[in-house]
Amino acid sequence: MSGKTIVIGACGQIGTELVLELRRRNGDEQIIASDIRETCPVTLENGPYIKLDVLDRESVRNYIIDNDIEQVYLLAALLSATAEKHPEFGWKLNMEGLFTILDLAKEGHLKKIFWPSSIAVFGPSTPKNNTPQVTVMEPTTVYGISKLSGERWCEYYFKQYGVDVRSLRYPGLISFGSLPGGGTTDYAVDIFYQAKLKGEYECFISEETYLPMMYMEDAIRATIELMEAPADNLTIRSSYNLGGISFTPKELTKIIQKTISDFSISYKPDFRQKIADTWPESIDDSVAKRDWNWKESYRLEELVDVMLKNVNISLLESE
Ligand code: AKB
Repeated sequence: MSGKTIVIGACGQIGTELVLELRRRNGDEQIIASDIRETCPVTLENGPYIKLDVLDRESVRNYIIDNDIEQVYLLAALLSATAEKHPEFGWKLNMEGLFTILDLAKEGHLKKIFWPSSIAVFGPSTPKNNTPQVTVMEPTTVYGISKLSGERWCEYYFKQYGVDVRSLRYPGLISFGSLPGGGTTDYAVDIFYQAKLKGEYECFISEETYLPMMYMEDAIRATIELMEAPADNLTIRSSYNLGGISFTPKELTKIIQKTISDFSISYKPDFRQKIADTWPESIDDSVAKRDWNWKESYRLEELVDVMLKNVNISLLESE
């Protein structure tokens, strides 16, 4: 990578870890972190930070053009649960920023874009098991609708204007570096904090609900490998399925109990259960495997082990 890269939405769950990994690989000064927060979080202080509101189209355009940015990772978004509470804002935030960045690339100001999609693009009419890359897609959430629309626009900008935009349909992401916020799959992160803090957890998803999940290290590696893949190898310009590991809260609990034997879980499904019920249980990512040699490395036991060793409950207080 030669020119500078900006990560927009850098303070979120994916952004924090992505910035750190990109800086480790390319040098701290090459990777600009940006978010709507006034000040840079301590974890990202090893490199440049700029406050940017992704909805302020002119400021984003000026910054990218004036600073000769070549690549953008656009992560600012409202996730599934929050977007259901604020549908209009969810749609606005998830779509407007994407157009700002796609247009900059169309005008020749950017070389490459990464934009995240999600398993939320699928809906109740999608085959639930081993969901194929190309299938029925009728999402019923605002988040899912915005992600599916975004995918169609990404492919359109690629086909019509040659914009090099790349995307992954992330499953639920599990990490300890920073907290997730506003997602349906967040239970699979919360559970580790509460297991350590209180030894018990009240889960907002029912015990038998299977959802596809992935450890963050795998997700960051997938993101960077996709961005580094030769353009000619990529047959998907909407968004690639990414599989990961599928498990239920009950299965996750059993594995946590191998380390914290008196950990207990109770279930109180809320509105997020209805969202989860519309999503796939497992994902077929064979197209990603074929096109850019994707291979995940973390299995559930390893993921639980690394989370229990590393979650730091002081992070809950700093939020
Ligand atoms: C959410 O739960 O909203 C996200 C996602 C699966 O995209 N984690």
